[in-house]
Amino acid sequence: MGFRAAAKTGKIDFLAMVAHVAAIVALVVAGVSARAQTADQGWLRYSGGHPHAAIPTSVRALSSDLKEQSAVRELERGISGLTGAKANADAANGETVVGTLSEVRKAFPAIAAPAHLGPHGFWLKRTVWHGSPLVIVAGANEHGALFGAFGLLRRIAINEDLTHLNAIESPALPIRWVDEWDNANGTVERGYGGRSIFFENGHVRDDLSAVGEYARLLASVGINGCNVNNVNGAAPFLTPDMLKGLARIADAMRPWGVRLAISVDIASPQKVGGLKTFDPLDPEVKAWWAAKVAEIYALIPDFMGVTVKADSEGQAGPASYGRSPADAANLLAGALEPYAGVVLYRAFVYNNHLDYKDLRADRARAAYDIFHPLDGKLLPNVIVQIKEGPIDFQAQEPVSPLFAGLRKTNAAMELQITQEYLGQQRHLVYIAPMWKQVLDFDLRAEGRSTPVKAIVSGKAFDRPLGGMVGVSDVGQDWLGSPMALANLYAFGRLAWNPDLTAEQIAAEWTRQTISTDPEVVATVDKMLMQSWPAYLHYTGPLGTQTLTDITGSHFGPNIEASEGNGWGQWHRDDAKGIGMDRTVATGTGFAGQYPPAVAKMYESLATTPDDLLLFFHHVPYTYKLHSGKTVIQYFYDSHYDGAAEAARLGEEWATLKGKIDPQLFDDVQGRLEYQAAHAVVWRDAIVQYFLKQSGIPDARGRAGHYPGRLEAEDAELSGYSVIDVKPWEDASGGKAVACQGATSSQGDRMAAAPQTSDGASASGASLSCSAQFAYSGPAGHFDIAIQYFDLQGGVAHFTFNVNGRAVASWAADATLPSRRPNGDNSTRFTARGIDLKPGDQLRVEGTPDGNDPAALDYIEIHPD
Ligand code: GCV
Repeated sequence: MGFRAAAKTGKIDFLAMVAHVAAIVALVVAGVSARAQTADQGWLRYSGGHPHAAIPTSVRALSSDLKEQSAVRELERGISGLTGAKANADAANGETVVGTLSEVRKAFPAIAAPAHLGPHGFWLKRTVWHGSPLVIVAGANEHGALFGAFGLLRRIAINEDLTHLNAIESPALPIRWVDEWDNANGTVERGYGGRSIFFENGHVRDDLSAVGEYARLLASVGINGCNVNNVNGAAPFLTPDMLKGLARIADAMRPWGVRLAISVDIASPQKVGGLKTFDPLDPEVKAWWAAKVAEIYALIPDFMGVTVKADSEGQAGPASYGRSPADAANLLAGALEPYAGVVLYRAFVYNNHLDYKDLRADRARAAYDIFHPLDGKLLPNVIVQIKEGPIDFQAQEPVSPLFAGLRKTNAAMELQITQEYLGQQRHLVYIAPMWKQVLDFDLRAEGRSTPVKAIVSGKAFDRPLGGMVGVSDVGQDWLGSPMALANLYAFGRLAWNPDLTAEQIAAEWTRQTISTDPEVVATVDKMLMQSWPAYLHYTGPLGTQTLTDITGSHFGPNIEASEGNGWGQWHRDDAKGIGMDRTVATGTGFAGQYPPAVAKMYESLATTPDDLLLFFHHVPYTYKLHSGKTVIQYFYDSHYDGAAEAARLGEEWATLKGKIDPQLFDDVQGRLEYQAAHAVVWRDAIVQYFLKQSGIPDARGRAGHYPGRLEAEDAELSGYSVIDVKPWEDASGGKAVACQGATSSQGDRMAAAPQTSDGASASGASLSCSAQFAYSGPAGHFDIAIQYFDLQGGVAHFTFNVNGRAVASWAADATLPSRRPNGDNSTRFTARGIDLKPGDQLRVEGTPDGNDPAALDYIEIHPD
């Protein structure tokens, strides 16, 4: 799990270290790539130090069922790993048995078993049988027994006292799926953990060992379904060859009770079947789906169902024939019904060509406007899959009103485990606190308490089905960042029990994954809990959504990218104010989609909570929040606070040195350094943008003033030329320098004709440019941050000199988005512990490579 996007730091002896570090890195990388991808790299480490005499190591199943056998293998492996005792050491010391409740009753008739367990639930009991300890892992069925085995192992791993173990659990939600947006060519849409574990070159991979390990991880937190392919471009997944491959995937997941689902393209009868139409009401189309579904079940008898994205973002849909989503969903539901399969029909249907000038137009309205009228018209095996917010996985949104708008229809909540808009796993963001806010939000439907968790469990409106679907997008490096696995863990735990708290889940995960040392647990949990608020503070608070490049990477800052286009992720900022008026009285009417009590709250400025103010109201920058602060001052403060909070995450992690696995320590430390630096990029972009837009200064004097910063465009340049960065707010002062032959206003002819360091034309061998800064501050010991742009398509090199002596050198080899200099790839190298005195000459030399023109934004000097 090496990290390729780290901000870099260096000491004065950096050059000497380079060769040594390179050798170590090569070894580590070789080791990592040779290492098999296993669930142990997640939270199933089962590392020692948990002596549990209470749990017999002799384990057996009461039947030959596949899941019970998996449970036995897992218990043997887990108990011996965790306790250090040899598996099956001595049956005379008692035994741990796994079975269904009825098998247990039969085998141990004298033991009083619970009368009933909820579907997929389990009972864990420690007792004595014929004088020896007996631990019972009993499931409502075999699947429940498997969940029980993992439930027991979790209790051992987190050091619960099991002497009087007697616990009953069952999942609150029937549908607990992960969705993967994998493409047949092996790429993963919005995946940040490497290439697909399922597909490559248009086929299912030969080696599916990682799929089995993934299913093991999923089963350990109670997940029961996995949809393996992208909701976009799903047609190729219904070809006979692909279906055979999918059957192998189902085989790999089956021992763990994780059932296969796939995304289907509603136009498949035409695209795959060669029919003239895919009209959902056409009898031939109906027959085609019936035959296709029969073909699937012949290969995969426990196939769970399909997910559909239709009439959305370029995907074909029933609207082509003037039909409704209900027509399409019921068509598929009818075909799946004989096999008890389900249809997850996504409510993410909207027009992405909205008229920005129309102040009544509102993408947030779409799901409710389209699906609410269909309530009661969908077959019982259809579940409407609703994104948790009305827009699209933003850093913060209100809860989708559609959850309360479907009372006679099954509903599932879709959320993202992969961090598309939340820092793409390069930033630490533990999302469970946000998911908890959504699950606990009381929509007050029918004037009574109806929190989202009660709706998606089916309880609130007495629905037979419902659930949670997490877009996970794992790859061959799982989620890409070891800390991001806390989100996958949390998703499963919340889908099993939405009443757990985010803190509880964080503590469980940390204990299983990092350490049970109370100090470590406290520190990591604190960091996890701080991470989402910090991210919100530096990326887009008060309900503005993530102020990122919504038409591109979805990663770095780009405030205007949301505006002026048809995508409808608008926040409508201008010189006077900001926010979308979504009130019924004067705006788009979105607030009126909520049940009356909630609608009333959002309709009024006075009762809308500050953190969603700008989602519901357009206000002047001088509008005073409930806190008494103006909106603009809150923007300044929250961005400075957020960047400081991001820096603090790294400081907190630093206290764990020597207390945790060194490789994990180094990996996460590199990521947190990068995050702290990128939070500054975010802070500066948003602060300088709104300073210019509003013309209102920061009462605390920070915005637009950067102590210790020296701009590259003001330096003595040799070879470098000044460029306008786009968007302007992504560079300090809007400008940077690039080592290129001709100045490009967009920065898009990068490195076309680099010049030699003395400014000669680019025909020689050593092509580089330099920016020289004269130091005029007091003498002292300093850390010097060099802010540069690390573009895709080349590995530029930099050297930092003080008075002609090279003190550090590094390669711009991170894997950040974009081929142009902007906030996606603005990053920094920090040279630490540098002695400076007035008059010293600081020089950055950049050597371009390929598309990367060694672009430089500024240097910043701070006492170390
Ligand atoms: C699979 C967002 C993402 C898309 C994704 C879409 C969806 O728009 O950026 O990559 O497409 O959501 O959920 O369908």
